[in-house]
Amino acid sequence: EAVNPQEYTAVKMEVLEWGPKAKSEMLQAIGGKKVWLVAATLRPETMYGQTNCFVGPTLDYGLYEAGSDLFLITDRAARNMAFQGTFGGERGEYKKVVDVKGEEVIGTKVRPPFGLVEEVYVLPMEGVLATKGTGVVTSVPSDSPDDYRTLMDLRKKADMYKIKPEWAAVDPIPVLSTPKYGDMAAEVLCKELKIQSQRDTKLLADAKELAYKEGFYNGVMTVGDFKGESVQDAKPKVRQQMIDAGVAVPYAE
Ligand code: A2H
Repeated sequence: EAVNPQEYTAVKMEVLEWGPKAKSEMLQAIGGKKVWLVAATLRPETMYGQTNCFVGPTLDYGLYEAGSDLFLITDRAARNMAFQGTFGGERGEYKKVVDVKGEEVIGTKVRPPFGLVEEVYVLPMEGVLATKGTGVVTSVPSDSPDDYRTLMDLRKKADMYKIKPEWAAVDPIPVLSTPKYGDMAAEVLCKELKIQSQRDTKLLADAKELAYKEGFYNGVMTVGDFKGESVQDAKPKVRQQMIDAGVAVPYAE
């Protein structure tokens, strides 16, 4: 565990349409409010390439009051956000309106902020940790080996994972280019390291490290307002644009 706090960007994905497993208790508790799935990322500059969203199907989430909206996150994240002033109320105070299990939101359609594809679906990921971020992970399979491998697993065995193939239909979208791995670092590394499944955690950790270093130090943006700029320069600029647009909030832990 790091000694210094990690500065995440919590990106807000608006719910456009609930999936088939959404419970009526939840829908009633929401009333007419706007709901956001909120995902913690360390790579805000890759958000153009979101193809889906991941939750842990067995994890516990809730809908928490965030001003006049609701955030779908873990209790742990809600507590941290309350102390960081994210919800706008008294520091440290927060209110859950209803409990939600991860599996209940699979198949929900959301809008990925700054995404080149404007509507994506929520899918299950086995390795989502309840102890990190918000428990919601936005998926960028061009640059995250975990996201790439999980998306490919889901496509291969849609029945087993109880998902509709069309929920996993968006292909990886290139957003940045690197000298070593081109513009699909995650795919190249998963193939080079012969990563067979999302459960190959050791190899995935190696791939993640390699992709992260090459992308951050040698990557150049190929899309968006900072196209042609280095990833290092673009990262804080995209982050600020997202915050200014009301589709992201700073999040530390
Ligand atoms: B990153 P660190 Cl393109 N469980 O965002 C598992 N993984 C989680 C998580 C959780 N509860 N919460 C966040 N994450 C993921 C984008 C991305 C990320 C790219 C490339 C690498 C990458 C798109 N997914 O992460 O342990 C999120 O995925 C590797 C640095 O705090 C988050 O950033 O370093 C990253 O793990 C944070 O992991």
